[in-house]
Amino acid sequence: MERVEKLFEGLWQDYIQRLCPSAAQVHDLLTEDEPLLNDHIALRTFNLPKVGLDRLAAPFIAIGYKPCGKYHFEAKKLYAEHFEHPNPRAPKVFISELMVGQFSSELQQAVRELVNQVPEEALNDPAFLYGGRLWELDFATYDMLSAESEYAGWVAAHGYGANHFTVSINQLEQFTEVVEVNQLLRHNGFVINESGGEVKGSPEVLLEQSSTMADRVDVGFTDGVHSIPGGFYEFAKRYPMPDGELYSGFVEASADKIFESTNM
Ligand code: OOG
Ligand code: NI
Repeated sequence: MERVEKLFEGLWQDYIQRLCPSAAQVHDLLTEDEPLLNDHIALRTFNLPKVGLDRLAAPFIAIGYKPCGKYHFEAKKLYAEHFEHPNPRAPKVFISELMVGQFSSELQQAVRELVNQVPEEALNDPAFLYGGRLWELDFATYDMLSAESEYAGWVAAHGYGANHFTVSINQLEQFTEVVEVNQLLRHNGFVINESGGEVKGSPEVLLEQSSTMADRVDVGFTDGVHSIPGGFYEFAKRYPMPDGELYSGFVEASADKIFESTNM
């Protein structure tokens, strides 16, 4: 578990410092006597071999994670997998990749130019997972990519890091429902992602989720600093399966809307 904790500490520090500074406040609002348990985190990338889903998964596999589910998002042109660790306290990991070949040649060429800049050695250290961008980017390219795919723009601008952490509501004493957590957050000035409704999923699909809209964060481009959507915080409530174990997968229709937490 030590290696798991070390990796997640790196991901958490990068997430609260660079991608989602408001997460520290949400974390404090929800923390009770016991430390908060994270249901999962999520990472994003492009499906080019050098930096594809498998490259991001490798450091997790090396510390005991196993692939446990596959997901397709046709309209957004994304593919994702989730990974679980034998220790149930270790957060699940959701990794998605953009199907670059299904986009315009303009987008494809721009993304290939970014990925070509990645020094191969940089990917050998697991710390690349929270190292941010491994390429230079100008604001016009970011704009062009975002216009075609908000996801493409996000990955191009921020590079590698957890785009969200997810509080497990099951473990909280004060709250049992996702809507109760949403209410507390709204009361404290946070904006909830309402795409597909404030609660995604249902007891029938064994998973209910909600999320904040991403913080706006300053990002340095080659031609100046711009404020753009960064990371967000998610909340998940899982229901037991007939065998009594909590459902541990994800729900495509819900995930599709969670992605939109980083939309402009
Ligand atoms: C992942 C969105 C999906 C979930 O819990 O269904 C997700 C992302 O925004 O990168 O996190
Ligand atoms: Ni999530």
